[in-house]
Amino acid sequence: MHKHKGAMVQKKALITGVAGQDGAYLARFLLDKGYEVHGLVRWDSYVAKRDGLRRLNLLEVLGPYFSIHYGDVSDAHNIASVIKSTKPDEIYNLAALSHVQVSFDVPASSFDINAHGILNILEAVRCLDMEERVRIYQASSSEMFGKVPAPQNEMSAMQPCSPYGVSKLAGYHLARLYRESYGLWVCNGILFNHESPLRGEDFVTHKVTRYVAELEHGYQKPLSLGNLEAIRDWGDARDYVRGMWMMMQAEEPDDFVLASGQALSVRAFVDAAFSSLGYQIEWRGSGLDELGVDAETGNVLVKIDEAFYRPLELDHLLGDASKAKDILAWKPEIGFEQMLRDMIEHDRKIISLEGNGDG
Ligand code: G4F
Repeated sequence: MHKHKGAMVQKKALITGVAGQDGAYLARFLLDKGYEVHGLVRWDSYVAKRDGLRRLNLLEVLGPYFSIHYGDVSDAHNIASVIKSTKPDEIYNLAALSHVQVSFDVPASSFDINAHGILNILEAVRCLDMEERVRIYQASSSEMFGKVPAPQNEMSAMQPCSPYGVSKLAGYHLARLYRESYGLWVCNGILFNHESPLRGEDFVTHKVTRYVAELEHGYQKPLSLGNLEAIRDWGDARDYVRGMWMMMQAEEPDDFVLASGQALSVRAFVDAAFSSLGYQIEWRGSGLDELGVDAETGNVLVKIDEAFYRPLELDHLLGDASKAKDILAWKPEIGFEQMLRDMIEHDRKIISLEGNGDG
């Protein structure tokens, strides 16, 4: 049960993309700090209340200090009118088309949401003469680094290798440009991969943990995956939303990397997830013919499907978050093992609820 500080409300926040993993955790975090929170959700999430607002329900966000506004950051009129009516002190722009592979299929939509979205927010704040009172957080991404060698930090070059990465890089530069040219208080959080029980199931970590949790109910068909060699720096979303808020409380607006500082390949993640429930994978074959086999039973647990390969892959992300540690005193508190445990535990609960017809 969460308690709000009620009469002590001092700040108002607007979170775009509030129905996503980070949006839901951030809303919960800010409510616990005594904020009044306004959340922007797209119409499809709003009407499909049961699924679309699932995360907000799980975290008990829906309540007297939280209001939903439906709209879209890519609609300049809509976002300006929401900013005008809610008069936020802090805007967290988390709305995104966030799936890298999907961005290859719908590059223009990625650009509309990820680049035009922040432009619309910046212009709205400027045209409404709200520069003096509003702080803006832009959700930038480690995907912007693309092919540059690891480890990456705020000084690294950026050579994105997906439409998603390019659109996020445009958003990053727009935020920086409005800060430098118009004096808007805007910071970029350059976040490396961050996972949690609320991660979408089409991202590789949750796809794997869900499959592993389902295995307890009997073996079905193998899990299909793409490139197992990519290396990612996987942190926990709950630590990262705290970091977003810390950036917004800093004296000066600036850009910060948030990362765990430890990287694993997708293959190593798969091994760790299976072994946490006692399965040992033996990898046999290579390339598209490679199989992950249960060492004990011989059942094929993992196979490779070309459909999950991307036209261009980002090979190695490893973040250096020294700047956030030095200036904001931010450091991650949830380690990889705990994150993995929490994800699998959550999936087990959801599967058993679904089995009871409550899912
Ligand atoms: O889980 P992913 O889809 O995350 P990705 O592409 O790294 O992007 C995530 O992190 C970014 C930060 O760096 C965010 F900006 C972005 O919004 C998102 O949150 O894929 C991770 C890796 C990739 O190399 C992918 O090729 O896993 C590989 N992979 C292998 N098989 C797969 C699969 N990815 C997915 N989604 N599904 C697979 O079956």
